[in-house]
Amino acid sequence: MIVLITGASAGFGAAMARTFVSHGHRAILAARRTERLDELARELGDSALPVTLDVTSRASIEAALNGLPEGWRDIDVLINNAGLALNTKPAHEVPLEDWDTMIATNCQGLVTMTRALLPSMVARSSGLVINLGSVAGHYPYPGGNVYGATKAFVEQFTLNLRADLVGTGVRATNLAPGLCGGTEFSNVRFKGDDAAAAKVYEGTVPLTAEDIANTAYWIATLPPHVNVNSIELMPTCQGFSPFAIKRS
Ligand code: NDP
Ligand code: 8X3
Repeated sequence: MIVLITGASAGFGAAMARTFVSHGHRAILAARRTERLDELARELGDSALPVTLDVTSRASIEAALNGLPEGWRDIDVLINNAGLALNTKPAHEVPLEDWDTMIATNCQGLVTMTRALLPSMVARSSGLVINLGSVAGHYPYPGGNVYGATKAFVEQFTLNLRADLVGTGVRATNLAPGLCGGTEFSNVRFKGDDAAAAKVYEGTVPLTAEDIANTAYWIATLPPHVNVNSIELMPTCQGFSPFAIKRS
């Protein structure tokens, strides 16, 4: 299999690349930080191809995909993993730029990547798109505002892809994790305040990037007649809150 993983320079994406390559598959490692991708490609050897791209730029995506070498173009699995949350401030305080960046990356970038690769999958009557959703797309929480909304978009887009792809042999899955540690997710969300990022996981046993990579690998290696539409994972220590009620 050839797997193209966006956001392969860190977190889930790097773990997924290691998992797929360790099982004998090839991985195209896509992200903005070239040095990180090169380092991972050195670790993984000839089965990995680093490709610098910014999913928020259609020109960057097209240039990267058009530049893929012969033998790397028939992508079997696209994992739209690149994404981010910015801020935990309430909606009326968060800078609009943060919302723009999340929408551009988590929604616009994901659909642009998908649209670029789908025709080739449909023409080959086989392929799989795994989109990284989140529990934030299923349940509201304070400060989740646009991040959660982008992940709800990801889930509905994935299900609508399924509607369009029935009969083509191409599969699509929304993979929605909950609290997951050991990635740069919270460092990015708290904009480099690593102490605040670390606090998110204090006293917990969160999911790991390897848990998510193993789940993606399981989805990708199911028989071709099986489509996981959507799957949600939480660490055992995570659950649900009661409704907030403001009493006078
Ligand atoms: P990380 O911050 O560790 O990794 C995010 C990756 O996305 C990086 O490789 C980054 O690479 C890449 N990326 C960000 N913006 C762009 C861009 N414009 N173009 C290309 N690549 C980009 O986060 P995680 O691994 O934790 O998260 C991965 C995905 O999983 C995200 O979509 C996130 O929303 C989702 N998720 C995470 C959870 C968690 O708790 N960690 C839980 C549920 C979902 P670079 O900066 O080099 O471009
Ligand atoms: C990441 C999980 O709970 O921080 O998508 O929104 S959460």
